[in-house]
Amino acid sequence: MPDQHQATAVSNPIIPGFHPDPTVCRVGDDYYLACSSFEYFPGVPIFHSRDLVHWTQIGNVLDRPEQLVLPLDSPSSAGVYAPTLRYHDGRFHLIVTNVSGHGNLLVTATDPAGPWSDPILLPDVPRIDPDLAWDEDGTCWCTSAGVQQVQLDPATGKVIGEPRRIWSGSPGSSYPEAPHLYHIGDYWYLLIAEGGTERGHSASIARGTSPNGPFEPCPHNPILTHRGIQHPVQNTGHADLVQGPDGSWWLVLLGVRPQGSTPGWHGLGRETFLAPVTWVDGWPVVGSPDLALPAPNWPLQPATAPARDDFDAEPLAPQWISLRDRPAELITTRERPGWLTLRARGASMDEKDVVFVGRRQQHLTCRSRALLDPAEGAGGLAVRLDERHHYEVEVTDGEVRAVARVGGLRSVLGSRPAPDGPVMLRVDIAPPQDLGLGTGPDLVTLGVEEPDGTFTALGALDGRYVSTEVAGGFTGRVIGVYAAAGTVHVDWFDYEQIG
Ligand code: 6LW
Repeated sequence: MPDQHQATAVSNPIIPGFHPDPTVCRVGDDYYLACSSFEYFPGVPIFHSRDLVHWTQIGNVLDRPEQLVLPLDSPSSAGVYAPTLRYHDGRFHLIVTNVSGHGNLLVTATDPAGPWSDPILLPDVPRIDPDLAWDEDGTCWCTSAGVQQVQLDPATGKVIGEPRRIWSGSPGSSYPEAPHLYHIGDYWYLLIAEGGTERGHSASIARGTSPNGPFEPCPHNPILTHRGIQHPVQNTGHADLVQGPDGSWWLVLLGVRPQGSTPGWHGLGRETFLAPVTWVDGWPVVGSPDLALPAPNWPLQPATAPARDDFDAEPLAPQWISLRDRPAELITTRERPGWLTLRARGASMDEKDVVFVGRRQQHLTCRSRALLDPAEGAGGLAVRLDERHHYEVEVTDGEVRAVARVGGLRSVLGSRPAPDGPVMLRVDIAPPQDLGLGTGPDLVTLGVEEPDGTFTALGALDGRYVSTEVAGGFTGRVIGVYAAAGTVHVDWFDYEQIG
């Protein structure tokens, strides 16, 4: 049984690390939340909670190649964009866009942990960020970026009629997207994101008496933004509304935590935050998604994750993601029981199709270690933002090397002879060094942990070059193991918060 206790504060983000575009739904006492996943496979991580604060990943919605087509040469930060998760008529429905494959698609399940159905393709649903809502007659309305709406038959994927623009968002704003439509009390509320997903991001709302509008904008839009505010949480927007166990209202939303000298860099991507909502004159008023929120008045159920994965189980635990696909002949724990075997395609971390298995960096300071047997190949432990921005400690040609790739530059930071047999690779991400000119977000140190526990650092680099402010894109850091040539075996992988 989880440990139930009453805390005085809860900490944001509620789902740290690259977990953007959160969508949430409540079924009885249970909450489920899903996020975007871009070039990673499996796609659309899905979480469960009983308290809206502590979340455990229970699977990935798109975990079969039939559901998730990501060509090996598809761009990073393309792939799977923002989903909407809803429960209707005894089934969970998840609607999402794969910009590298099927376009808009819908999958359903009775158990949100899976299996989810094969995709129903939605070629006539326009743009990205599709939402689903059902009216009292059972008619399903699909609203997407723009903001456009179409009637949808979710069983067949057929749309009825032409898409209609139902709102253009706030005057002077840009990118009206991420719509969610809700029937609350006397009104249909249309919540959208605006301003783009960077520093000007926000959420606005409008209401009407029909799901099709007309919609009257809220007089105090945007209802959520940290635009222009010196707040440790920035880029707040892309939100979804939900009720707490006591009937109170909350938003889940995306935000980032820039670190280092102003305006800062964020390496962990867009994370999922929680904010309280009250209602005034029939409009939601959103409290700030601060790093610490007053605890809600229901019992909290903290969840802990073990630091080590011994790779004893197949399939891999749901937090493990690879790039674009995961063929069993290249990524398996069956070849050497208790080890993860990675067979290279011949691509290095500089390529889109490198054989890489990683997990999201979820803490500002952390240590990752992996015991790697490179006897039959070359590979290592990497901090990846994309194929042009990554740092790694690699065993190759009889050496262990710390390597940094930043845009068009690639540099070996340091090396030492490789020991015989398995080698323990380690990456520490620690507070930044102040060089007198301000600081980057953090310091990434790459090296080898010796059998006696001492650490031999082979290179240390400012973490800003593996941040979204430098690399661009929609994702965040993923830390993992890879094979660049031949076959490498990984006995275990540790990830823990430090400092
Ligand atoms: C997503 C859009 C957005 O589709 O970023 O922040 C895009 N909002 O709604 C990619 O995550």
